[in-house]
Amino acid sequence: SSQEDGSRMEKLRQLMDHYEPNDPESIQRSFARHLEYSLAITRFNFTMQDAYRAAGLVLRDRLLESLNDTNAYYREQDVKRGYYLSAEYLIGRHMQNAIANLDLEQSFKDAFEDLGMKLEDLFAEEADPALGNGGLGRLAACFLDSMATLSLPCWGYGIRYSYGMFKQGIKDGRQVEEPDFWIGDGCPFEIPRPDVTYPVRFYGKVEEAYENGKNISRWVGGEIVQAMAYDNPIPGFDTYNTNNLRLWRALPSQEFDLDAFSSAHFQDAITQRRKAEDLSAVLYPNDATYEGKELRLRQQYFFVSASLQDLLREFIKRPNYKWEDLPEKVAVQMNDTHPTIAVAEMMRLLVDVQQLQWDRAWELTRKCLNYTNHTVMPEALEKWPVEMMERMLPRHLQIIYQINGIWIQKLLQRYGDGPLIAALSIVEEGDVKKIRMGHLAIIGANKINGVAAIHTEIIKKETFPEYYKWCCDNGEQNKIVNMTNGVTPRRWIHCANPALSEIFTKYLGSQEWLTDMNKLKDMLAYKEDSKLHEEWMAMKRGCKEKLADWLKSKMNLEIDQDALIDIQIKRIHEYKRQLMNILFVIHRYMELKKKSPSERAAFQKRVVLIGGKAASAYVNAKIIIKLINNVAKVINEDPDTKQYLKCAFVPNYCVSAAQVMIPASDISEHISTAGTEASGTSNMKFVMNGGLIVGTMDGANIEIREECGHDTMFIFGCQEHEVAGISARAQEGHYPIDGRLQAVFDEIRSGKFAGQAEPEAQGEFESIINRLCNIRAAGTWDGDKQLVQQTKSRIPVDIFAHHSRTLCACVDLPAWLR
Ligand code: KOT
Repeated sequence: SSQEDGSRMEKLRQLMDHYEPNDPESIQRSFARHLEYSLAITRFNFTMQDAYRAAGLVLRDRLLESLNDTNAYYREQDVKRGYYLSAEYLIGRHMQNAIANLDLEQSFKDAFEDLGMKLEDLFAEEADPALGNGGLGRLAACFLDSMATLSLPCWGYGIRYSYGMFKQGIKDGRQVEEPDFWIGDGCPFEIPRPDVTYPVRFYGKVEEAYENGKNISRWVGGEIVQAMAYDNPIPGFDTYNTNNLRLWRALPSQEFDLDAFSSAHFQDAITQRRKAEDLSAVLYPNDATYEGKELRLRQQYFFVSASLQDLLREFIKRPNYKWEDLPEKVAVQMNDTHPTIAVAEMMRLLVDVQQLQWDRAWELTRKCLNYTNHTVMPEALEKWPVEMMERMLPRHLQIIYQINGIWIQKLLQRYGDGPLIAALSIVEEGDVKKIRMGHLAIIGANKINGVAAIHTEIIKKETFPEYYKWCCDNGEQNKIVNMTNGVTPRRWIHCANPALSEIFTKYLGSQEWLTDMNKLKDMLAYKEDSKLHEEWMAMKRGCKEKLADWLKSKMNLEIDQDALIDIQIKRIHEYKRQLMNILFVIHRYMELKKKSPSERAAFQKRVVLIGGKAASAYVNAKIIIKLINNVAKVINEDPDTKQYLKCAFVPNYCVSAAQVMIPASDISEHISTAGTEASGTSNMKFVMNGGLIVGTMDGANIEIREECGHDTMFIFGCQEHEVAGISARAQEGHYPIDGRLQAVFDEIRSGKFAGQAEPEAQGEFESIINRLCNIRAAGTWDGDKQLVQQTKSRIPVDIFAHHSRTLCACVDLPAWLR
């Protein structure tokens, strides 16, 4: 009877209405239970990997409790929800962060030390989930931590790539890419949800019909892929709130399989199955460059469609939902243009599926969606060929055309016909017609934001000037806003540098600074406190020791801990100018070499560490890696200088490497050509750890300088407004090569770092310095194709002038840094 059912349910509810206790002994019991029953391990024989997995399951139990309670609370309160749509999440390891955020640090430490295990050894067993390329993906991960900590009801949506960012190996000084199957035997922090799946259609055609007095469009045929949810709980710090990162995995659709099996197309069914799974197989390893691959557009639509279906289903579940309320209840943030097909998909779901009128749907869509721009590099702007979109997403192309038609109509009314219309159209005309995703995003979004003050100004004046004009002409100046990036101090101070965290907490009297960074200003009261200075130096020393051990174990490099630690870690990119850094290292080496032994002893010892991955097809970036490795080899083996200058390329830079390197830095390099780095985020992490920035007037460096004081940074190089002029003058030959830079070029040309032993590398090195000098390359090392590609590159032709100016400024660093 239903009464009996009811009382059984009640019993079950009571059984489940219980929380796992968090004292050390209970943690130990929970750990033993998971080892024995969840992992089927015997008590006599388990590895550290088993221990890590069991400890992960202990945490997962607790994460599930707070995730479920948080979700129930959000539903009960009928709150407005935020959804972050991102193709990338560079989350890094979970375990240490989860322990800190769940307030389990002491219990875990006591529990595991009592069992003879060090927590750091457990943490080291975790694969570093790298479902992102660099800054953009890491920003998404920091935001998740911060939103949970602020108790904001916000979820992240993305793709559960089977293979994340490749692992970078170095062989003969060159990058080799190895697959990163991070899932391995399964990640204890994720929760598969086989019951949460959505169909996602590709290809097929649109049928028009007339039903109930209305014209209807129906997208039919093609292929259907299933999106299955994997939830990743994101606990907040100092709050019970736990949010969710929902990642979609592609699986073949049941419907398709049945069809195929009942026919004779077994082989086709297998191929389709593979094709479906390919969708979420691998992250595209390009940072700030667009590679117009069909599979990439499929990935984008796949996760956008599943996410919007999911969030609309949640909206519809609200008691007495009204479509009018959608913008009051749902805000969607698009992380760059990667998810901007959301504009068309939202329209399709509202108009075709929910049967709303076009105008109503458009108003709701525009109020719900927001777009963050992360780069002004033209090679990153996504433009999908109309032909591809028509085949893959025929209904979306129709919708985009309709959006564009109405938009152009409005523009014509305002400005009449003219070049402005072509500039503002979503469709780019030309030999290959294309859909400009950036334009679709700004037209479909409520707010558009840049990621640092200078970057937002550049977006207005250079990236979307016509659109900004339209906004101003329509009284909507605030459509484009600035939202300078940020980073989480929980991971980047508290977890990465526990000694510094302890200092702050001790001097400030509480951990409040971990949720309110303004509190750190109170440290100024101790500015001259010698006790603090002593503790601070001990903290740095400890971080350097950890770094030294890590470098020794990872790459057998020995460093002098009295040396100045100078770090540049970020994706390898010409605009980020790792090349300039290594040219400076060569210069310093040559200066040292010239000196007598006693003069050398007066030099500040320095260790220069450079790390970062190059996109697999990025030829010049890969040459730069090879050059750094070759230079390092010469310098580190030179008995005259190796005491005073060491240089190394640190392989496989990733979140966990950053957590060791950043706290140990004395200075770090953020030296992009002014106007090219949208924000940068590692600059913030270095500064938070008491490092000093060597940098250009670019991205968030400028705001950090205002915040911390001009005297806390070593700024050099030209400003953004000077770049165009320098570029023009350089082309007219107004910049003679500085003698010091010329000497560095000569040293490279002489074959010192490659020469006859490595003729190929020698050719490559010469080719990149020729490029700096605007020598059009008489070189033949890689055929004409390569040269054509090089001259087309966006790197300003003035780069030589630029480099020589900035290099000189580097050379002119204050004496104490030498
Ligand atoms: C663009 C296309 C594909 C993959 C990544 C990008 C990308 C990455 N665009 N911008 N970024 C970086 O985003 C960071 C977070 O806002 C910025 O700090 C950084 O300057 C950008 O280069």
